[in-house]
Amino acid sequence: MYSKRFEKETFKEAVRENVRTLYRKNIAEASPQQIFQAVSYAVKDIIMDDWIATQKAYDEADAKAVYYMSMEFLMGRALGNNLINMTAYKEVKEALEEMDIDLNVVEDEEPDAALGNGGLGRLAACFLDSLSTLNYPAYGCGIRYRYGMFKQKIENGYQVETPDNWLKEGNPFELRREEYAKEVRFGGNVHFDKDPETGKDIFVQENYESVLAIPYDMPIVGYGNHVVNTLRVWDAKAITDFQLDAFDRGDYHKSVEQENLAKLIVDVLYPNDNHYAGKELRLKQQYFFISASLQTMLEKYKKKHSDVRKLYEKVAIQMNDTHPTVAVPELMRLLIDQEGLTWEEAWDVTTKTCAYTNHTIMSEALEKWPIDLFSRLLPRIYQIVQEIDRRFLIEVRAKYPGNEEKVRKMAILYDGQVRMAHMAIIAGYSVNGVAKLHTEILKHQELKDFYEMMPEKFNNKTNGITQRRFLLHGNQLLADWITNKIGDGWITDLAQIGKLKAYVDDEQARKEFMEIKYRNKVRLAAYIKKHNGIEVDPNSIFDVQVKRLHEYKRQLLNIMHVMYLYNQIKEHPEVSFYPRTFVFGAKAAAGYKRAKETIKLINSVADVVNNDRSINGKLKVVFIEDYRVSNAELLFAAADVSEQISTASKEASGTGNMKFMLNGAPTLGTMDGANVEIVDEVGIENAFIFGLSSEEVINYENHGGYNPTEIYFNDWEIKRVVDQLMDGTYANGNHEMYKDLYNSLLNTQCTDRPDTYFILKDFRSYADAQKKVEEAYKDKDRWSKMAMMNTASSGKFTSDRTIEEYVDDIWKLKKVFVKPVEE
Ligand code: 26V
Repeated sequence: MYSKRFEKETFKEAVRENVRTLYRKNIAEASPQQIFQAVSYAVKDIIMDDWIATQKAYDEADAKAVYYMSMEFLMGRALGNNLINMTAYKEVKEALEEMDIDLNVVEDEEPDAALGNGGLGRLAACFLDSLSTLNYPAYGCGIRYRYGMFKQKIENGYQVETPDNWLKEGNPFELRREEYAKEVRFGGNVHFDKDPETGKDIFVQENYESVLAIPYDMPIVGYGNHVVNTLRVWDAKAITDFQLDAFDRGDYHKSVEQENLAKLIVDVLYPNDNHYAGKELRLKQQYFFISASLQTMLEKYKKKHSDVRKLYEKVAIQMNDTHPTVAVPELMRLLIDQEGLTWEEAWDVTTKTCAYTNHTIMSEALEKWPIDLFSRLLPRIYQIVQEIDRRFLIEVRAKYPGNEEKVRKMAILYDGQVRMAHMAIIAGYSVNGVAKLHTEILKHQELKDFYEMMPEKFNNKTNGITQRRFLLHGNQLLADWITNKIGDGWITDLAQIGKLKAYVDDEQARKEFMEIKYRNKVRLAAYIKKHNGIEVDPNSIFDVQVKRLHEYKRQLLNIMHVMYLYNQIKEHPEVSFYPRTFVFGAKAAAGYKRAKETIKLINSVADVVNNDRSINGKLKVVFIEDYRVSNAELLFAAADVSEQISTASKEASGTGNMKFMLNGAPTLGTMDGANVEIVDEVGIENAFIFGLSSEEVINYENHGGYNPTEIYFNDWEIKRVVDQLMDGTYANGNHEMYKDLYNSLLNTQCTDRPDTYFILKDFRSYADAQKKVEEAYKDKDRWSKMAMMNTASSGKFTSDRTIEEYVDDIWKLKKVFVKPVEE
């Protein structure tokens, strides 16, 4: 047993005691939320011993640690996951049952920690799980947003955003650590001086505004190994007792004002996925958490080591996209201004410490801060950026004499902007993409000039996901079945799931496998009935597309294909059609018009199709409101088909694709991102691949795009679907409702190319692939083999593998083992 404190009677007593001391109630009187709090505190209490022991073990080993810097950690719920990782889920479930408490109901009381948008944030969360499970010292560093990802409501088919007040009831899995607060300075001006004692040049920042950063720690429990790492997220508070002059000291209003200003920094997660907006507050957020995290890191290092010039021996800093790139000049500042290193010494340390991961090639996501904003907010940091740029350009000119084009293309400071990606690449000792194809595109297209100049920095780290959350917790029926067949080694060594291949030809095993899928579909159907009021048939094909809403992900292609199927069924009711349920889940950035119109379209098609009695329920369309980590777990478990239909070259990796695969859903997708590697693993016969290749897309793009009107006029079925966007079929006769979508496909007057994302170009090939899905599904034997082969071939896509690669090639960490505390 993980801890004696999970013994049923002991644990029950702890819960009773918590209900009593927290609420002065007994179990029968407590609300579900109060039970959740009481159970969580009991669990946290058990975590605490391991947490302390882990930090002590790290200290004694003086082990190198990675600092994973990220603006986003999409953690989801903690309670169930912590119990899973402490191998105590079943015991606790039974203990609670004896008290007439259903653990599932308790889990549903926990709000998701939605401190992230989508793929990039969830990847950070999976990485933390793997780091702990694999015994690596690690710190996640981020922001404790007061409001996480907005909650999505669907009203009259439209997305409505409401604030995510996730901390309203308090968060039992966090620890406020006021005593480790750090000061962060913004604005003011810098002047150059001589240190009166040493005579050295020093830089003095004056008239600045400071904010106090207060850390909150969240435990990251490893699987069964007693390792507990820390996710440190920063809250902001005003510094009211200095900076205010004597006159202001007693000024209540001013201090409240300052407090509010400070709070604003951590108020809300920017909900734009893949779209840079250049907001000052966002840059403030970035510098705020980076400065506080780096100060803490340095302080910790100096407790044990006197020579900061060897920092890189004990610390690696991974920058999750360009968002944390101010870490580069901030580390330089701390090393030079605070630690007294020379520029050359500081540069040596920084470039051996910082590494950068790129997550997108979408140009609109590139962070380019206006120089006037950047230099006003971070004057000293800006000086350092200038100097990094100046020195780098000397190297560029030395390597490419007379080639000023290179200088323009590669400079950090250009055209009035600070190009963060360039700084990350120039200062980082490693630059990685997140899937093979993506890394190749980076090397040979987007970052070609940098690859040419510094090829040794570039490497690939194909993403992964944690099987602990997305199979062991999310799909307990399948997890138990797999363990029964091949043992439980897969939980920490997913390669072992390959042993299931031996069962693919075993009819009984396949039957059981599909029965589990069916039960998970029944579970999802109940969720849909409860939340959407729609009846769906668990015997129909569950075709699922869940991910952020973005044009390049092409939810529009999917829903237009549904419209096309509906037309066919109406026209030819006699033709056999295997019943289908199309499930969507997606949040759109609040200001992203076409994305929001697509959500409305999906809901309108759902209304029409679901209520058309004449089609006998052959087609159902469901939009899952407020798609998030917790309901994602249900969706992956229940899916028959995984929709991964991005325009080839645009999806850096995708990670949802891996979660579907793990749960036995074949991919219907393009050769994009990690789909390519999924096909490598599972075999092309166990996937449904369609559409343009990335080379073809890139080739069209280099030649000004393609002409969609040709397709429109030559394929009447496609034309009919496109016209239905404008003829009021799905808009109660309104002809304007989907005008933007229509124009995005055909209109040459638009600012961008018509059909930028090749929807019409890929439509036929997508419809053909969908037809093949139907054929395959009708053949029960064939389908069950495919489904099982997907699960059995998913071994590569564990984030444990990804983390081992980061450790070997980039971070160079050593494992530290933790002895459980004697009881
Ligand atoms: C970018 C930006 C740009 C500036 C404004 C706010 C903001 C917020 C989030 C992002 C992140 C976009 C990048 C992203 O999420 N990429 C996804 O990363 C996944 C993990 O590597 C990968 O699987 C997805 O393919 C990729 O789209």
